[in-house]
Amino acid sequence: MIDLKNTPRERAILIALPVGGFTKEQVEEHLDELELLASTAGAETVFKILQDRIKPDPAYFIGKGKAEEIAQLIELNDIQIVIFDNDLNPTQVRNLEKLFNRKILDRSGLILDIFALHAKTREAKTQVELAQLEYMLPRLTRAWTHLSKQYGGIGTKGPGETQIETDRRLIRTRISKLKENLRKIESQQIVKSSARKKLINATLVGYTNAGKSTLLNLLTNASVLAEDKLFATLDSTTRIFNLEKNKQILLSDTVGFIRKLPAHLVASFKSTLNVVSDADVILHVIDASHDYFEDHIKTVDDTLRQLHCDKKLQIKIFNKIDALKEKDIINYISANYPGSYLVSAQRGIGIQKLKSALIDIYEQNFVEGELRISHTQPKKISMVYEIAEVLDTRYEDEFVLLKYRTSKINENHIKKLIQHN
Ligand SMILES: Nc1nc2c(ncn2[C@@H]2O[C@H](COP(=O)(O)OP(=O)(O)OP(=O)(O)O)[C@@H](O)[C@H]2O)c(=O)[nH]1
Ligand SMILES: [Mg+2]
Repeated sequence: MIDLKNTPRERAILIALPVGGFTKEQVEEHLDELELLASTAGAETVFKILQDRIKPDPAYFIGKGKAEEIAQLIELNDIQIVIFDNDLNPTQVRNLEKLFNRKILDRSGLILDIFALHAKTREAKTQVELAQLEYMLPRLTRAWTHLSKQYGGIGTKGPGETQIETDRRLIRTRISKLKENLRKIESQQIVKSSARKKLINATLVGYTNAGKSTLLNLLTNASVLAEDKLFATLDSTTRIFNLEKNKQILLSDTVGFIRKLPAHLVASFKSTLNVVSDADVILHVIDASHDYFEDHIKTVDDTLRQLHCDKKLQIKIFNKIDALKEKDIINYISANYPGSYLVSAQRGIGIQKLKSALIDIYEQNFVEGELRISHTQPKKISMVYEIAEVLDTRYEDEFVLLKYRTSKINENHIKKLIQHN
């Protein structure tokens, strides 16, 4: 782990091109977000450059003339790293690296570095390392050094292509090993996931820094780290949420989303993101005080689509209403997002209404029932225990009488089970 406090902050230049139909204002906001990402990763932004060019240059991305200008800026200002908001192809990276003689990173690479820095559990560490290596493989060049701290100098060692080939082979072997490890971790988690089936699962999702962990902490007295930095949470945490007496659901916190979350990350975070797939209801937390909250909503919805979770029941929770710059935003949200909730997780505002909505969902989805199963069928009895909460058991001569509570979907499973009695 890199100790940020004792490492001098690397001085960075950030660069963006307005490709992809974005306005100048939007790209400026992307650069601001990139600055926040860079700072989270331990770099100090010295310049932000928005190059006015719609089409990237195939060889130098920003164009050779502009690149030469920046090379001078780098020399004069003691810059150590150049970070692009856009994704570059390996040729562009190679050419720019040669010209700048500095490390080049793009947004995906930067996000991966932050994930690596914040990963705590074995699972998160394995997932991040896998994503990093898959990202790195096509980009391996002689000047590649930013991952060297973790990989003992892979990509930094050798002159010549032979070394690169060796590194590639090493990386491929490591990737297979990590995939194998993840499969093992996932199989242990099937148990956790079956335990989750008994109760209604609500999962907090949202753009990074929206306030998901703060809301989880408020509702469940959990003590998940919540701070003003991007990707504070990488692991999912699940807690029991007492809606009211005898009404409990499970509430899970999960990793934040961001524009251009690298596809490798989404793929390798599959088991962490299972809490989203398992959700009966998605609580989409939005930072309403952010100028571009609607872009954030779109990014989150796109990511949910990628996870095949866009058809799930979703409640939008507009958070941080205590910090709104203009109060008109409340009217705007109420008019444009009917059925959403306005809250402040930090100040505890609007929470009761949200709870009532969840109680409604609970009541619509939860059923209680009774059933008789013969003693001679212990497998069926244990099945019921697996997918329902058993409230009471009574033993009769040949049967066990089970009083249960479960979701509607699980009740269907139970009914099918009994039909074959
Ligand atoms: N003003 C205000 N700040 C809030 C509110 N809720 C959360 N915050 C702050 O927003 C920052 C981010 O909160 P987190 O709960 O860590 O956000 P998160 O969505 O879990 O973020 P990641 O885990 O990084 O994706 C923290 O500094 C919180 O104190 C709120 O209602 N009002
Ligand atoms: Mg969090």
